[in-house]
Amino acid sequence: MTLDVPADRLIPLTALGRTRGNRTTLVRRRAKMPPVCGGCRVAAKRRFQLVLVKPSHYHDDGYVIRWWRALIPSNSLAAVYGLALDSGKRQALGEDVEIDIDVIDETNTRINVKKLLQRFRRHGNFGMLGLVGVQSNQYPRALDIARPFRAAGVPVVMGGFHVSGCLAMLDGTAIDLDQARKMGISLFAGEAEGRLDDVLRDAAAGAPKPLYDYMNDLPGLGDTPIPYLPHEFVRRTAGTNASFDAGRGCPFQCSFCTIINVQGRKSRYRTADDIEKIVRENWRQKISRFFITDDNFARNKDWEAIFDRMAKLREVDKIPLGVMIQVDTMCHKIPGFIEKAKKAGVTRAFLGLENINPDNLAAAKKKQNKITEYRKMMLAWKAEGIFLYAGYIVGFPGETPASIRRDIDIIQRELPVDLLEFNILTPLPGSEDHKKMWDKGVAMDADLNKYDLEHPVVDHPKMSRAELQAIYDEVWTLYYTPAHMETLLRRAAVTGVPMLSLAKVLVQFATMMQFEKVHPLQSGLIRMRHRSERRPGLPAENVAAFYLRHVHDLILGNAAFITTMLWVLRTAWRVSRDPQRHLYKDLALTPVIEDEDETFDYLTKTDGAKAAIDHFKKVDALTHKAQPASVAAE
Ligand code: B12
Ligand code: SF4
Repeated sequence: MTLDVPADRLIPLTALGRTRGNRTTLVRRRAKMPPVCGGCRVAAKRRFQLVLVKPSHYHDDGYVIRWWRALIPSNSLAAVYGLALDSGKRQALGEDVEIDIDVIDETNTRINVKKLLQRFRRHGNFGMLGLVGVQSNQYPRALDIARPFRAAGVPVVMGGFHVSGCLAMLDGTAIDLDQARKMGISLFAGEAEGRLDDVLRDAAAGAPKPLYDYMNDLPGLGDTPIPYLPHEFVRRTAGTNASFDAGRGCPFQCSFCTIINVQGRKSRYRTADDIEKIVRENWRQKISRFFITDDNFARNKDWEAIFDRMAKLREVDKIPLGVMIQVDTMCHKIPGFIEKAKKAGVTRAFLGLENINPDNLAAAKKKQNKITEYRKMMLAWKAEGIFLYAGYIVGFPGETPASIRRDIDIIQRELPVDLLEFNILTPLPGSEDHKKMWDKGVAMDADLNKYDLEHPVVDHPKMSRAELQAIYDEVWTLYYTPAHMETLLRRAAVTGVPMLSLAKVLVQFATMMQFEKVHPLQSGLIRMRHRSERRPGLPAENVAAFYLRHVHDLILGNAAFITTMLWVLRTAWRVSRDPQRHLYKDLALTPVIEDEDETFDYLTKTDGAKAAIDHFKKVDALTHKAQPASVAAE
């Protein structure tokens, strides 16, 4: 018979739970108890098995994309795990039930289906499989993961952008959601803050609802349970970074964006107190590097209070914060934003640059991106020694392979951005672009696995899909040439960007698409494959062929990675020892000059840029030069 311990006698091993392997058990350890008489014996507690899985997706080789160490942690997983821990602590399933939580990020951990099924069986299927943060490209894999669990009668609930995006923009059957319904998977649309208890209770009763739809009721985020993952999981990412979303929602209206239709356009945010709690909880486990996942932290209404609090944690509490944020290209116009970012410990900023041709930006309703501001904004970040990634989209309707090559060359010469991350313009389910195409019946690829921004899924007016794929593959090699990588390192040396930090990411970005055919954001260190993880429908390879190919790919991929790494490190070392390094100059680092619009290619080579400059000059003339002398003098 199990002897149970009253809740007030239990000792938590960490403030949030105890972790062994993938598994966290809430306050399970027994306090030292005096001998117990028979009358004190109470009934055994039931243990609800909650398994949270963030699915990966299938590579073109048919196997799940999985790494020994993934590059970036899953914030969706951290968010749902934080909520689940809180439900457990509050005993949301009743005083007689404890919740055991397993967390599996499939990008760095193999799902041992057999073992998990045995565990569910041992507990009489008293539990739930949660498929977390499922994106459209992960939806087919998520269904494949769910299949054996549903066959065994385990309740399965799926949430994330595919479900939410489809329900926000399309009719309830799109796209392929009926497949999940047929399998008896419950769909969760919207956000789980304040709602997870209900789902867990239904699952515990063995009757989760087919649909939880909270799309019209987005929760406030202040004082909600914090996103959190124990060190045990965070260390499975290269660099041991944690993540959190300080806010959700963006005011802009880019037509390719799913975020505004799922998380809304109003800024909802965590408080500075919440952020302090996140930092402190992570610092207790010696994690001080964070990725703040807000799509646009510059539009988080509480950005200043949050930055100030982080600066205090650095300066007063000596927590060595290293932070990455995502911002828009007009963030430098917010007084104090970049300076405070620096004080808060921001070392990397990700920009939604997307393109340098205003015609393309206008076509995507990304009107907030003013190319006339690009250099000013980038130089402002550089002045603080913060390095810049930028997202760059190829495949806008007006583009051709030649125009894309020309634009990459212009960026290399004229814009002081460090890393570019390329994506194909993709109608992601949940975006306005997708909805318009869906309504018009435009032919889109039916395989959701391809909606990863690396594969063309619709026809392009000027390029065949094969041509678009070819130029997409090519842009990575065009940008990450040895000559340009050396230029980036020289720019880093003269602007005070930490060389090693840049070098590490540079290697990843320069190699992953070329050698592993995986976007750096889905990448990691050392690709893992398992024969059983081949996409259903593709032939299973024989054992010898599988291992031969796997080892061959592993050797080639890692040899290329190591060679590039050594080259980058050697170059970084040479550059950092160069006595002339502080004298380095190039066009991109030149301070913004008066007649830039006549001399720089990025402002003169496209009709869109010329029109933008004309417009800018007209507005400038109307607002400044045409003012009466008395006003101008004020
Ligand atoms: C951080 C981030 C990443 C990180 C981490 C991944 C992650 N999901 O945490 C990295 C850099 C790895 C990444 C990579 C990619 N990403 Co990303 N990413 C984001 C971003 C900016 C934030 C994710 C996040 O933390 N959101 C906050 C969480 C809390 O929201 P959530 O995931 O929706 O979860 C809530 C609800 O959905 C619900 N919920 C979710 N799951 C479950 C499960 C259960 C059981 C329940 C009850 C509830 C529930 O409750 C949660 C809490 O409220 C989003 C945009 C966004 N604003 O969300 C894009 C986004 C998710 N990414 C996207 C894409 C396309 C990618 C890539 C394919 C890009 C690429 N070319 O490589 C890769 C895929 C690789 C991968 N392994 O995920 C798209 C997906 C669109 C779609 N329809 O599929 C998004 C929406 C951005 C966009 N461009 O539109 N990404
Ligand atoms: S700025 Fe980013 S998050 Fe905002 S609407 Fe545009 S793509 Fe979406």
